Amino acid sequence: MSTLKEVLAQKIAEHRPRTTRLVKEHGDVKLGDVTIGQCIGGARGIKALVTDISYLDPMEGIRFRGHTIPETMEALPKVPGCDMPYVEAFWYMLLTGDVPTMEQTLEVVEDFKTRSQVPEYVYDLLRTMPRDTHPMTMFSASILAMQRESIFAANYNAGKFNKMTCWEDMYEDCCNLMAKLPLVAAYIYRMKYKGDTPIAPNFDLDMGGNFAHMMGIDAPYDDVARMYFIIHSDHESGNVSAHATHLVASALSDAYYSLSAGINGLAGPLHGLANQEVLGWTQEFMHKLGGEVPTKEALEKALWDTLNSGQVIPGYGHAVLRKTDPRYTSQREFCLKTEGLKDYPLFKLISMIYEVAPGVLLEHGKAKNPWPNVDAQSGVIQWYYGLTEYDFYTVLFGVGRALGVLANITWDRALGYAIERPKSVTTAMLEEAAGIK
Ligand code: NMX
Ligand code: MLT
Repeated sequence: MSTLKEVLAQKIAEHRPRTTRLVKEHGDVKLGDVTIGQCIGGARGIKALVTDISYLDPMEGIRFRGHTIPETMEALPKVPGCDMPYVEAFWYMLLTGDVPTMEQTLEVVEDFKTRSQVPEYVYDLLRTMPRDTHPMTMFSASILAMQRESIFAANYNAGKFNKMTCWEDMYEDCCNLMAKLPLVAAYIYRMKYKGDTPIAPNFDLDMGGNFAHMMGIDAPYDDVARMYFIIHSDHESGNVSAHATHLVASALSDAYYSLSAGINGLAGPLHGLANQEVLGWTQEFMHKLGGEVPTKEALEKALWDTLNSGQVIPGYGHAVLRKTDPRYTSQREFCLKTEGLKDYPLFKLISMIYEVAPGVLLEHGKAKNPWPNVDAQSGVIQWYYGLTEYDFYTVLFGVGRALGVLANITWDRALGYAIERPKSVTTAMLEEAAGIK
């Protein structure tokens, strides 16, 4: 049986001529024009990135290597006795585009075990940080601190850079990082919120199982972790965390520098941090009502109060999607089929927000998409399983997001994508183009 790296090498060799041909023979073909609105408005809709790892259709939502979320969950090998697939199988699929067999999956599981030892200085660093430091800061700092482990950087510095083979060092760094991230995240959680009681890993378990074990949360949290990591992994390349990771990597910065940058972007309230904000907003609202599920009228008023105070409704809207996020739907379906969760007051409230908020946002008339995104539903599941420290939720998102962005930067190196350097213009140039000067 070929290893993941051997299969990937084959895929890369097959893919390279496609990229070379497009650049050499069709480099002048136009993909669109750029408007002033796009230039000032966050480059929305401008086609300027390439990835084959995922694609986001505004109405359908994400496909990973051509598979919708339900298709992904169905196709990948499952952990025995569990409903969710191995995260390691998903990593294989993101990198190669192939659904691995159980044997190929277990090869990755074993490989990750050999890479998972977190350097002691990472724990030392975390321990020196004030305990009220945001967990995303701790997570990003840990990733950055491990940069000294980079094989890519070491070989580059030793003068061994080779454009054709450097993806292999990137691959090694990305696998090493991916194997360690769940351990770092769980350590931060137990250190910060659980009275400094880290739980040693159990390497008989797969990534999701081991993460649940190190968090100290019983089954079915292992399946929740697997689902969570998979659905948060990738959302094509233009979102802040993916783009930041890709941008930094384009300077030939290694995976540690690049991922840390992406995680910093994920920590923004308009991006990943929205999932902590949803729970904060919802809990505060329930608290005001003495812990009761509100009436629809009270909820509608609270939503308007939020909007009228100039805040956004967290978990609603999207830069690209124009329909309910399938990541929201898959988590909602998980809640609906899970005994206890489906009648859980917080889930009922989240469901009521789903009924009321789109109408309010439509009437408000600003958001282009009034439907919920992934963050509107994630927190309730975490809360139900005892993970009530909601400022940790974005770290969970970050472990998942690493799968997608690290697979992407491995391919970036393999295909020799250029250093990113879009052109900027001045306001006066825009006024001139608009004919108002
Ligand atoms: N509540 C209130 N106003 C909103 C919302 C919302 N949920 N979503 C968009 N708007 C406003 C937005 O602030 C903007 O106002 P203005 O013209 O005054 O600047 C206007 O509607 C147009 O924005 P859009 O073009 O619809 O959205 P954009 O692409 O700029 O931003 C988000 C997308 C996701 C940043 C935005 O919808 C938002 O702030 N949502 C709430 C935060 C959130 O849920 N973020 C999570 C994103 C998903 N993730 O996983 O990272
Ligand atoms: C994401 O998962 O990155 C978010 O939904 C934001 C986006 O895609 O723009």
